[in-house]
Amino acid sequence: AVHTRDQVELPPPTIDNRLTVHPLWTEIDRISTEQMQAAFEGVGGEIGWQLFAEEGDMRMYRRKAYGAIGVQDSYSLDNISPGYAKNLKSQEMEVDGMVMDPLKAMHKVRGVSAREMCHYFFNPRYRYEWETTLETMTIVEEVSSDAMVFHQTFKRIWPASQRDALFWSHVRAAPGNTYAVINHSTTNQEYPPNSGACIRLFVTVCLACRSSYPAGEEPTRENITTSIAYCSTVNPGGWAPAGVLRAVYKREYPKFLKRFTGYVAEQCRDKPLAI
Ligand code: 6CM
Repeated sequence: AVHTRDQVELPPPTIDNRLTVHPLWTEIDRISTEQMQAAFEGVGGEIGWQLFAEEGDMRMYRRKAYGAIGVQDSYSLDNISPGYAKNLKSQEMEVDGMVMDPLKAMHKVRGVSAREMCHYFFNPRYRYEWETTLETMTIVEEVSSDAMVFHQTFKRIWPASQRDALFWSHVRAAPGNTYAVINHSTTNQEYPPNSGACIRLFVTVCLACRSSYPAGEEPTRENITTSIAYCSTVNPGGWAPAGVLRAVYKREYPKFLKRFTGYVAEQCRDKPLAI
């Protein structure tokens, strides 16, 4: 009985009708489908992705440019000679001089389901408990049980200006014990960009999760494993020092994924498994 509130708010197994009649629906459906497909495409050993962090079952990759010239880690390329810098620049994902490295992380977590993972990522009630870069979060619109619009401000990182973001967030099920949350920047007249102290950043994030358990067995906390693919592309929206940004990402993404998955495992420990 204690957990009833949580159970009813779990991500729905089918798309909420209220979402399909909302003006954002076409965009949400298209981007979510694309993002989920891309999330489950492999990265290990494949061209184009470079491993930059590894710990236990967690692996993090950033998009690697083609035609590498023997540089292992462009997060530490700030002190290289100008001649090299010119060559190296073309290898990094920059748009108008701004770092836009797409990131992809893979992880495995035992004892929680894909649906539970996505519940804690999507539901704003828990966000301050695991999201360490967050300063404020406002619910701009509750579209449906599976879609919301958020405004968030992030902690300022010296020497850059503070950032904010306005994005829709959608949670959905897919065949094969799969759930995903997709976040993507949007606009709203009541939240105009670059109007206060913050520079608006643009984000596309997908947390895709797939559970598995031994064939012929019922899923339990003891036998379930959930594979996670987390993809993120952040456009900082205005100038920020590339070296600082890459250093922040390198530090913050592993911290986020470890903290978030640990948090969900801890929250679920004494609750009945929700598949
Ligand atoms: O995906 C994550 N969190 C979600 C819920 O908050 C949501 C957030 C997306 C925004 C990600 C942007 C983070 C950038 C924060 C630093 C901004 C400083 C810019 C200037 C620095 C020079 O999808 C987890 C996000 C984990 C981020 C490390």
